[in-house]
Order: sequence, then C-alpha cells, then structure tokens
Amino acid sequence: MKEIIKAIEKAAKRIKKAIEFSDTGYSEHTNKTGDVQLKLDIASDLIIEEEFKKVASIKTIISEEKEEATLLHESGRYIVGYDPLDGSSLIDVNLSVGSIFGIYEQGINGSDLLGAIYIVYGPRTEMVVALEGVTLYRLDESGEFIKVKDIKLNQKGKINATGATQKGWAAYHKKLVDAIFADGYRLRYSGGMVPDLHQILLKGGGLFSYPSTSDAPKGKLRLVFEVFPFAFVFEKAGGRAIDGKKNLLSLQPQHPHDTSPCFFGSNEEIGRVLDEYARE
Ligand code: P6P
Repeated sequence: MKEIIKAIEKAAKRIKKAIEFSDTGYSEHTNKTGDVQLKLDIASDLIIEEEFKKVASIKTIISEEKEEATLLHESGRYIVGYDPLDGSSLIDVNLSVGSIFGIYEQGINGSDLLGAIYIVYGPRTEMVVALEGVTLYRLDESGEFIKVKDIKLNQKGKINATGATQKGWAAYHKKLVDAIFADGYRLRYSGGMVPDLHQILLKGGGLFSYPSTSDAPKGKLRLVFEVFPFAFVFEKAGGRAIDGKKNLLSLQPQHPHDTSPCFFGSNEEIGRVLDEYARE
C-alpha cells in the first residue's frame, strides 16, 4: 500500500504543475458518463497511469476517464479505482479541484475497499489518506508531503453542502435541507466534491448531500471512483455515509460507472437524513 501512496504523491506533483500551466481547453472526446473531457482530464489520467505502471502490486486500474479497466500487472494484488481530476471544469474559474483514489482487493464492491486517498489542488496541495485512521498531509516547499494531523469528525457540525439542481429535489429532500438551514447551518458548496467534502472534514463536520433528483434518479456521483472512497474516509473519521437509507459501503455496483445518491457527514446530520428518508 505504501508504494501506491508514493505513486499518488508523484502523480499529484505532476498534476499540480499541469493544472497551473497547461491548456484548460476541451478535447474532442467524451467519457463513459458523457462528460466532454478537458485536455487536463486526459493528461491527468495519463500521468496517474504512468506512475501506477511502476507499482507491481497494482493488478488493475479503473479510471473514470476510461470505459474499461486496464490490466497493469497480472501478479498484482490491488485494484485501484480513481477519478483523476474531479471537478476539472472549475479550473477555468480558479477554484479547487481534486484526485480521488479507492484501493480495492478482489472486486469493486464497497466492502472490497481497503483504503482511500484524495488530493486537493487548492491554495495548498494536500493529501488525505484513510487506512485505519484518517491523516492529513500537506506538500511543503521542499516538495515533500508532510503529516499535518489526524482527522476526526465531531458528532455534529455547522456546514450544509447541498448538491444537485434544486428544482429536481424531492419535496422531502427540500424539507430536510430547509430544516437544517433553519437550525443555523451555513451553506458551503463550490460544485467540487473534493474541496466541499474536505472542508466538512477539516471543519469538524456537517452534511454533504447529492440526492436522487427527477432528472437523475440514481444521483450523479460515481460509486467506484468518488462515492466509495469518500464513504470510507468519512466512516474512518467517525462519521457516516449513506444513500438515504443504506450504508454506501454496503452497495455492489453492476458496472464500474454506476452512480448513487449519497450523503456524507457527522452522525447527527446523517441521523436526520435517515429519519426524513425513512418516512418516504
Ligand atoms: P452539480 C463535479 O462535476 C462533480 O462531479 C463533483 O465534483 C461535484 O460534487 C458535482 O459534480 C457537482 O454537481 O450538479 O451540483 O453541479
């Protein structure tokens, strides 16, 4: 596992440079989910694949930017599912973006996840590693990722990150969101999953929701590359991650690009989601 983390650190430093100085224009390609790919999406994916090819313990990689899995080392042990540059369309307006990695063994069900890592490319470049616990690292001026602290969520937070187009929300979801704001929670939502969840983790808690909507009944966020890794992080940090009724890590995707409604947060806020959704 250590060699995978080192490979991710190397890729992160290369992607950081690409973000700062490369062309942010669109390519002529679309990914499996139908998103038009930025040249940076493709460049970041290539960087990660290059670094993972040097790691013998990685058997297979599954990228959000590719339709099918890629076999790297027949005798490898791990499957790595990743989103090379999540929220890349925010680079044009100079907002933070990220890379997300799930390290699986045997399969790509939530229960197959052994570890999760994400990188935030923001005013500072940071990495969060979730294995037994959750630890924050920051890229220092010498080019090394240095440990900053361990991350633990409080029982209750103050942030409410409300995703998806509101006109597509179910009435019960809107009732839940309005009640949370009525209790004084603050809206913090950039449209980038990585910085939005990173903020909740570092500020001690709250709720991030990307629900089922009338136009996207199965949600938007991808299980293998985005949802499972962050569900793992939130659970290891002492919070919870559900689809409205079930733990996200209990889900079994039929296809690597499957999506799910998702809620990540502190225990109290997730309890409010369960109560409200149980009535539906
Ligand atoms: P919406 C970015 O495109 C992304 O995949 C996630 O990073 C983010 O949480 C979500 O989509 C934002 O979607 O519909 O709220 O703009």
